[in-house]
Amino acid sequence: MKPKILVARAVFPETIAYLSQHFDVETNPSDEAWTGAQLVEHLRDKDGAFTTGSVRIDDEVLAACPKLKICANMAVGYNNFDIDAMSARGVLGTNTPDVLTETTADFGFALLMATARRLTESEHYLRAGKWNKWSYDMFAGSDIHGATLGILGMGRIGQGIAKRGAYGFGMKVIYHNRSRLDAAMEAECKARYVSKEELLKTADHLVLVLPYSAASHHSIGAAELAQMKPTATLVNIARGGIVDDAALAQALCEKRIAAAGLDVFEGEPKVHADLLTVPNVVLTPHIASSSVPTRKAMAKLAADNLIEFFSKGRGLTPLNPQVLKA
Ligand code: 8YV
Repeated sequence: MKPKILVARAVFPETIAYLSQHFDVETNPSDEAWTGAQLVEHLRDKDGAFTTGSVRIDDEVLAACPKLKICANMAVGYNNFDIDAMSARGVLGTNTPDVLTETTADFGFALLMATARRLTESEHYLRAGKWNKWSYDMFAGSDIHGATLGILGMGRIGQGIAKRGAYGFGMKVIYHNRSRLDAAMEAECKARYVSKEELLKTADHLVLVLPYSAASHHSIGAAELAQMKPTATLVNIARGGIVDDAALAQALCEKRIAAAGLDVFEGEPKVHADLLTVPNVVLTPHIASSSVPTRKAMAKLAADNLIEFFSKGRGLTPLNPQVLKA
C-alpha cells in the first residue's frame, strides 16, 4: 500500500502527478487556507504532508495526527512549523533552500530599485491621467549605484543581494548578521560586517533577509526606524513580523524614511490599512520566489523530500535530522 499524503494547498498539476506515482494523494482542490481544525480533518489519517508557508503545523495539529511522520515545506522559511514540537514527536520537517536563492535575490533587487526610483508611485500617477507636463523634480528618487547597501540577515539570499549590489551597481555593502561570514565569503560578497546600529545609521538602502523567529520579531520598529537616514529606503523580503508595520506606516507617513518596498506583511494576506494609503511604499503580495522555474523547482524539491523519506528513510534537506537517528 502506498503511503498517504496530503497536499495542503494547490500546487502545479505536474507535482500532483509526480507525487501520485509514489503516494496515495489527497489535495486541496479549492486551495482554501484551512483553519487548524480543517487541516486536522484532512491530515489525521496521513503519513506525510506537503505544506506551504501558510500551513501552520503546531503541537495541537501534531497531537491530532499521530500517523504523521514528515512535513515537506515548499518554502525555505519554516516559521509555520513548530519545529521543536515536531522534533519532540519524531516528525521530520524539510524545506527548500538553494533552489530559490537567485530568484529571490533578483526580486529583492527589483523591489529595491522600484522603491528607490519610485516606480509604482509614478506609474499610478501616469495611469490616473495626471501627467500633463515635464517637471525638474518629478518623482525624483535616490540613486542605487554607488550608494551604501545595508543587509540585515546575511544567509544565501542576503549574499546574492550583496553581490548584485557590489558587482552590478558599484555599491558599498555593509551587513549585520547573528554570525559573521568567514573572510573569504566577505571578500566574495565585497561586504563589511558592522553592528546593527551602524547598519541602521549608515545604509542608504536597507534590505531585510533574516529568518523570522521570536528573536527577530519587530527587529525593525519605531526605535530602529528613528536611527535610519531620512533619505533611506527599507526593503522587506524576509517575513511579516520582522518589521512593526504600524510603526513603519507612521514613519513613511511622516517621511522619517524616504520609502519602503514590502513583499511580506504582519498577518498577511491582510495588509495594514495605512500602508495601503501612503504613497511612498511599493507593495507586492509575497512573490519574491515566484518565477515559474523556481516555483517548479521548489515544488519538486518538496516532493523529492517526501519520496526520499518514504523510500530511503531520510530527507534531502532536513530541518531536524536528529529525528531520523532516533
Ligand atoms: C514562499 C517564501 O512563496 O520560501 C519562502 O520562505 O517565503 C516563499 O518562497 C512562501 O513561503 C510559500 O510557501
